[in-house]
Amino acid sequence: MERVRHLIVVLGDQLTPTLASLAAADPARDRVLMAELHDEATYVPHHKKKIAFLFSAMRHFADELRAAGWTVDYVKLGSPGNQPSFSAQLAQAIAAHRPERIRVTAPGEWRVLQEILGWEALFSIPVDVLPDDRFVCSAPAFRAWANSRTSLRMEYFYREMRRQTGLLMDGDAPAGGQWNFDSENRKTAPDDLFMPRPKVFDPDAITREVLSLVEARFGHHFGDLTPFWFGVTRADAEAAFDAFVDRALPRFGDYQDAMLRGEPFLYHAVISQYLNCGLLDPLRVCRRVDAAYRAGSVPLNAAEGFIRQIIGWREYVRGIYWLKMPGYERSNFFSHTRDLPDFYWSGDTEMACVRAAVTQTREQAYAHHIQRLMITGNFALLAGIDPHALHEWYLSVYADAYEWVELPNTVGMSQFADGGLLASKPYAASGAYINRMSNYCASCAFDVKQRTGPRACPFNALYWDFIARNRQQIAGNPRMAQMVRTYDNFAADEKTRIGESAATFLASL
Ligand code: FAD
Ligand code: DLZ
Ligand code: SF4
Repeated sequence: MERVRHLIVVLGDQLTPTLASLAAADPARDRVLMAELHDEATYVPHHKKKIAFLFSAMRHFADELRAAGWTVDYVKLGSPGNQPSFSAQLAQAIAAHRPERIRVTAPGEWRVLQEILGWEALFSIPVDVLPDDRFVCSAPAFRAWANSRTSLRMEYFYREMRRQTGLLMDGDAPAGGQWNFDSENRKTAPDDLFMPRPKVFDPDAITREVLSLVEARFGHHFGDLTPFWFGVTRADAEAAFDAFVDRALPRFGDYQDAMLRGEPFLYHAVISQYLNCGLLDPLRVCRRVDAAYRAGSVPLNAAEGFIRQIIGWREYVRGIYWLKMPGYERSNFFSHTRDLPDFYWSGDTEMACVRAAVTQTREQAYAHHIQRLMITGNFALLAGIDPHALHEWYLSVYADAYEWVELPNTVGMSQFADGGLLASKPYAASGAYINRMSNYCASCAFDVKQRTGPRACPFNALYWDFIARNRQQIAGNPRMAQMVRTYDNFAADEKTRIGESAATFLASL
């Protein structure tokens, strides 16, 4: 067999034809390796829909590459020669093709990077790890930005990204004279007969084969495999994004923080699974939204809110991840150690808000940001759940979850486990917040107005108990000091009732 020049390893979340490792290669002399790997599907027990989505998208991408003239070795799970891990699969490909070099675009996870960095010694072949240029801000550029500052708040980073990209800029000034319209994005959503829905796709023959494989191999994993409606090609992802821009984006800003019973998606884009595996390009989707604003079809608060999530939060959490790994995954500022309650998997709880978030997570491998942050995340924070166990849960259950984006959101934003590197205050809230932003409480077995006692909303006593338990760590935070003072002013018997209610509830977990 003729010797291959470069063997290009394309990872499951690198489904982008302009990927650095492909852009630098030659289809006539180089060969692509892609593989469905048991170890990657199980290092946390990924949701069945997530595995099916990724395997089907990978198979379609391999076909896209072949159509463009590439030779692709695509190793299906369970096919002859399929190995459990990247390294074992690569060893086999090296034996078959004797490449001069291995090339790979930098992975999205520190764990995988460590494995790749061992290949040169393992195989005695040069290995080139090319930067992943599918982000607006490179990891070294973020590090330089971080080193130049005392505070790493997202807002300042975001302004830099606006200047750098020119998105929503009028010359040197932000469009509308304001950088951030978040204060206009906190409306409670009304029940809407014409609620937009994400675009759904019928499984084709490739997806149907993958669904059978996932059921057979990973049937015991969390989550409903069907109905399966995700797009699995670049064209599908673009169509899903177009539908969002037309139908939901105009109201995205207003209802960004809202939650409604029976409405998992509201006015959200439901595109993170496509962005994170490379089927959509973040800068392109932002340019499209900027153009929609300029054309007058989308209000500024919606366009700005959306663009901030992508060139702001998405880029920022990636920067934090590569700045702080390794070690960040073990952050535990409040020393929380409680096990993750079973209802995170079963949904079997009387708390209507938690039940709704977990049930739709099981059904859809999706929950929107406020459900992740203010329901499941907030509950874990108040109840003192071990942040690492929670991190593994979030990494498993969402179709968009990869460690670079999930970990800072969980450990930093939602659990304040990094002590405030990422968030300016803990996102801790009582039932009053959930009641204000949702209609869950009306159908709940608990009473959101009661603070203590057996029928009181558990978020209430847990909230004040959290403040009491952690007053040393949070009293110095200007954004928490008022809550500490409020707690201090409660009568002694009310404090006792709070402590007892919280303890009774926690013991029942
Ligand atoms: P929209 O609300 O429509 O927002 C548009 C896009 O903005 C998203 O597709 C996403 O790419 C980006 N975005 C929005 N918020 C964030 C954010 N905080 N960080 C990064 N990107 C953001 N997002 C993931 O992509 N993967 C994860 O594993 C993930 N884990 C999370 C865990 C926790 C505890 C929390 C609080 C948030 C997490 N997020 C994660 C962020 C956010 O919840 C999702 O990006 C969002 O819900 C995806 O749905 P959407 O496409 O409808 O987003
Ligand atoms: C998440 C995931 C899953 C479930 N399966 C595979 C796989 O079979 N093959 C693969 O190349 N990648 C997979 N991934 C993504 C990886 O776990 C990991 O997140 C990326 O390689 C990081 O860039
Ligand atoms: Fe959630 Fe409390 Fe409202 Fe019930 S009453 S839905 S537990 S916030």
